[in-house]
Amino acid sequence: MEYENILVERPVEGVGLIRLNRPRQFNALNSALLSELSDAFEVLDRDDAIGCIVITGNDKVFAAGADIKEMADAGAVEMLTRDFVGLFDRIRAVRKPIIAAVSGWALGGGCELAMSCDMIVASESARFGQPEINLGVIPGAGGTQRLTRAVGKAIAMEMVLNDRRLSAQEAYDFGLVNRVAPVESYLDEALELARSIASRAPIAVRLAKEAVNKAFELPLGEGLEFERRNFYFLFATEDQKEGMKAFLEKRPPEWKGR
Ligand code: DAK
Repeated sequence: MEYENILVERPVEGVGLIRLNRPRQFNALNSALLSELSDAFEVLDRDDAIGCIVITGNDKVFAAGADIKEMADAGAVEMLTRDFVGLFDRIRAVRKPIIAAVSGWALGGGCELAMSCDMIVASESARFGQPEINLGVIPGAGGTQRLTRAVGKAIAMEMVLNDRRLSAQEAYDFGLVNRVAPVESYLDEALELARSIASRAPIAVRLAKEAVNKAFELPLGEGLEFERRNFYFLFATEDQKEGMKAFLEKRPPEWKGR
């Protein structure tokens, strides 16, 4: 896959790695980058050899948000008709788990991009913020919703209304990120987490991701019902038979994804 604003690699078995690659613009998310990103997610999601996707920037910046130059003169209708937010909908539709490996700045749309992934591994230098208020706007791709669900109302209010930025440790303490690692090893940690997830029963992983995400969208009763139906469904898979047989035979399971 050849792109201009991102790099796509397969560094570890079962894992697709997307690197945002506009370093001089601090990985600002312009239309071209977003369209490439969307394409890469789709390709990796369709690839049976990929079990987990990692998205990262570089050590200094994950992404500094939407490209302000591209947006500055736009009118409301133009903003509405541009497909910026479409990417976030498409990420939401990705069936494979996605891990954001974040180092340095994750601001505005960059923070929203990280939060639209399923897990975040942060480096000690990661900084999370929603500074749109400084530009006379508010977050538009989940920054008031996903952030509030992750860190709670009090911290989200400060971040969105007053540009409070979170250090990696704060983001960990408030439940926004899964783990914090040194700058030298955060990407390896994210890749190892991805490799481990990719080595598990694929259909169960897919349904597990869907079920956890439903906890944010459904009332408890409906969420429990969704979970239970998928639990029963998994007994129709070969992997369930193999997983339980392997346990009883005291050997590692061999997953087929069927
Ligand atoms: N856009 C464009 N260029 C950016 C950029 C951005 N978001 N962030 C940084 N850059 C560029 C700078 O212009 C500069 O370029 P040159 O001047 O060298 O050509 C280069 O990257 C380095 O930036 P600085 O010189 O400022 O570097 P510093 O180390 O001093 O500061 C910084 C780094 C990341 C703290 C700073 O650059 C900064 O504050 N950047 C802006 C962060 C920000 O405000 N982000 C929020 C953007 S608004 C939508 C939904 C959501 C959105 C849009 C639409 N729809 C529903 C349609 C999202 C909106 C946003 O994300």
